[in-house]
Amino acid sequence: MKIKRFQSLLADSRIDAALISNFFARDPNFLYFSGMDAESSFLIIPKKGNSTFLTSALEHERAKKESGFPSVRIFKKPVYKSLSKLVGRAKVIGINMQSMPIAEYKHLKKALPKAQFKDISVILSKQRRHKEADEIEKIRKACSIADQIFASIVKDFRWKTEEDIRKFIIREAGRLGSGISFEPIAASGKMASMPHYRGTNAKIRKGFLVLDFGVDFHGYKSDITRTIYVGKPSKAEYALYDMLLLAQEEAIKDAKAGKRVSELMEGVQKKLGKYKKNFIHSLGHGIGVEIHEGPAVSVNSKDILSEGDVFTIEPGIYLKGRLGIRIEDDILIKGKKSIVLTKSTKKLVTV
Ligand SMILES: [Mn+2]
Repeated sequence: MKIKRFQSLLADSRIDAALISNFFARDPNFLYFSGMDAESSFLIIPKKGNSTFLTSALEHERAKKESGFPSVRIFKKPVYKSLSKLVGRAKVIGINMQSMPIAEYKHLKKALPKAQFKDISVILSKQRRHKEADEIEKIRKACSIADQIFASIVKDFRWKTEEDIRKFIIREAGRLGSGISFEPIAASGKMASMPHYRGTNAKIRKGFLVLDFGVDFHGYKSDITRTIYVGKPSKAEYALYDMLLLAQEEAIKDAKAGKRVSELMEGVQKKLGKYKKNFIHSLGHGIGVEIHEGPAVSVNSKDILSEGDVFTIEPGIYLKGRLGIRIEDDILIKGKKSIVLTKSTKKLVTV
């Protein structure tokens, strides 16, 4: 289904064949189309007909078993000569200029002197935005594992340092899924005012504790943030947390097919009132085989939500040198509704 849909996008853009390369550098689109992150391999997807998985003897057997590609071939050296034979008569060849190193592009131009190369990064991003049923299932699973990990963290809160929590997340993501989707964050007290502070061996401080992590499940990512409280929150801290939570939940409610992403952001900013200036990053980002992909979920985004979009909504409030609060869920757009895929409690947990 993925390839058929992509072929019609290629035809619309008058591209004879797409070449997805994992040769010089990893291209996440390789994993997307083949289901495996094979080293030193290519996918050749013509606008019509059968696609080819071109690989080395090293990956050949695995590719035949796992990729589902009708044709899996071993290349001969020099590699780009093999490739040029396969691409054959294709005149216009689509490549992902967002991930292909210039050195590889030079090889290609030399091997295919008559071909015209076109950037397909925009087409690829469009293709990947619309998640298909099997992809949604994997993301759901990645989300539910993340929920399970969060529940374990708070259930028996025995952690001394931020690093203890980080290590636990990494271990559990490996045990229950295919690993983490990015380096987990455990940011306590005043350190949480830096959204990308990861956590150290320092003792967990009193106050808000931001836990931001995700799980990879067969190539698909989840991304969740929950802020809990170590100690006893003041009334003002409860109020701040609740204001952010309300803004996040309103944004989720407003998210549906046809809605402009920028409107969601405006809604959140309005709800945050004078704390608007303390919300210092984007509202979210698409997720899939990459932890950041389309749609763009920021204030400048021109994207309009549509069926099959999966993305995060993660507003935050950061008071420099004092505290940070962020709440993040993964959302699927299905018709007139948004479905929340991460289900961990958002009531302020105190430990
Ligand atoms: Mn995120």
